[in-house]
Amino acid sequence: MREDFDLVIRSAEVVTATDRYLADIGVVNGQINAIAKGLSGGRKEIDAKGRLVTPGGIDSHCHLDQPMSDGSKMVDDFLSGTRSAACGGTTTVIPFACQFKGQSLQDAVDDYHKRAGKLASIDYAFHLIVSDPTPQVLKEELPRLVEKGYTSFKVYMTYDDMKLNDRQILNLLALARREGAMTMIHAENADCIAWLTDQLLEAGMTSPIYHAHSRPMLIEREATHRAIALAELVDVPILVVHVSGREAVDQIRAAQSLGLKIYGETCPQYLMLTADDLGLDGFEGAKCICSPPPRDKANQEIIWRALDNGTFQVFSSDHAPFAFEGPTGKKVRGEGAAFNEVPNGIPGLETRMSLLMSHGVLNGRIDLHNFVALTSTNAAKLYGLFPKKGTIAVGSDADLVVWDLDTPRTIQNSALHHNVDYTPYEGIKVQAWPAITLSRGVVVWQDGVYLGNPGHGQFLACERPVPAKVRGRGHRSPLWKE
Ligand code: DUC
Ligand code: ZN
Ligand code: ZN
Repeated sequence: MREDFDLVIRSAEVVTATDRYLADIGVVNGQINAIAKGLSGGRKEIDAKGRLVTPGGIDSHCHLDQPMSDGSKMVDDFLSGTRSAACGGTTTVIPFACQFKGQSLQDAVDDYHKRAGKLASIDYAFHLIVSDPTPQVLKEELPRLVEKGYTSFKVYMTYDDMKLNDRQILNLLALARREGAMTMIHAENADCIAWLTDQLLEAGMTSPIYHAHSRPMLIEREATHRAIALAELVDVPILVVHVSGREAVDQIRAAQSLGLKIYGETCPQYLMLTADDLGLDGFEGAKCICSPPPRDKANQEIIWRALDNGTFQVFSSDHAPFAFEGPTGKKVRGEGAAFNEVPNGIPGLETRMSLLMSHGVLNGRIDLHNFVALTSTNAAKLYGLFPKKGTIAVGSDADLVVWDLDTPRTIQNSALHHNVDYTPYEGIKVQAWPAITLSRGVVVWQDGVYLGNPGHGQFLACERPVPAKVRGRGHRSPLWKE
């Protein structure tokens, strides 16, 4: 038999963001080389008859081995983080190289490469968290870094050690516009949170549930509105990350209907959890402390609808791996510490794809093509990785998921592959899980066994995602006449 391919995936039901058809997929040197019925042989063959095959997931918002300033420590590095991602059907991660105030961004990037290089078993790119946009950073470092493939920035409107004021954000947005970069914005009003936190602590309201009371939806709405206004002023696209409920959704939708290029991201916690989960007995609620906080059932429905109707382009995990037990996780200030001393964030890299396929597609809430767009294709486009990543096409990397939709499972932390000692999704039932995950044609997960190799993952330099001459319908200023 002829062996024209390194690998042939036979009789796949190929699903992309736009198409669905039966074909064989031939892989050579980690790339898709042919898609057709009846391909000749491969040195290796996978029978995908009766199975959906989708592009591997891109988790474009996750935190791995990110140095923290409060004594806490993320327990997933690039070894366990990419392992966990692969076992859940994700083949590309985009975590954050985070600049501390006073630090050069290039140093943060160099440090982050050292953390990732030998450990990653799937491909990765970096977003840059800009916490100190000095003239030197804006004029020299960032343009140089964009040139080298770091083409997206995250801006915080809250967190004392990272937040930028409006003027700083404007400077960064103007730079993003000039350089063709994408800006992700964490939209919560820092002063409102600080004021509410003081009131709650003074009243003795310190347990985890008060985290949710310190960050009500209106402070997310206000910051989202302001972020959109700043982007409109500069006339540049932004992506509002981890949107939690109706009030921010309304702001994004209104801006989109005006023709502004405002993109939105949401995460599994806003579909599967509510603020009541922060009110669990004792300190248990700390397991679900994340920002913005989960809301209520009615808001979960609004998030589902916004996934379905195109308000959101991206579905990410915001994986932030703090252990529950031990001295450097959720209890870094001791068990029973006030809510504002608990590290923010929850794990979710491995469960993201399965939760959306099971509770979104199989429950009839979202369309299968939309699932692919939300978990993979749109992130590839918005962050400059398309068409290498994010689709099934000749020339694209063979990053693929062969799905098992027939085996009911209950999510249990003991079956996951991250280093976190809990999952907030414990006990939730799912019907879908990847049977096989392939990273550039290499099987990294099959039938419940992790087969990845540290070091297989490659750094991805991203293209500039925002065309040089973007013209939204934003504020017209003589400044923008070029
Ligand atoms: N919120 C963030 O902004 N980042 C990490 C985790 C979280 O909850
Ligand atoms: Zn954030
Ligand atoms: Zn985050």
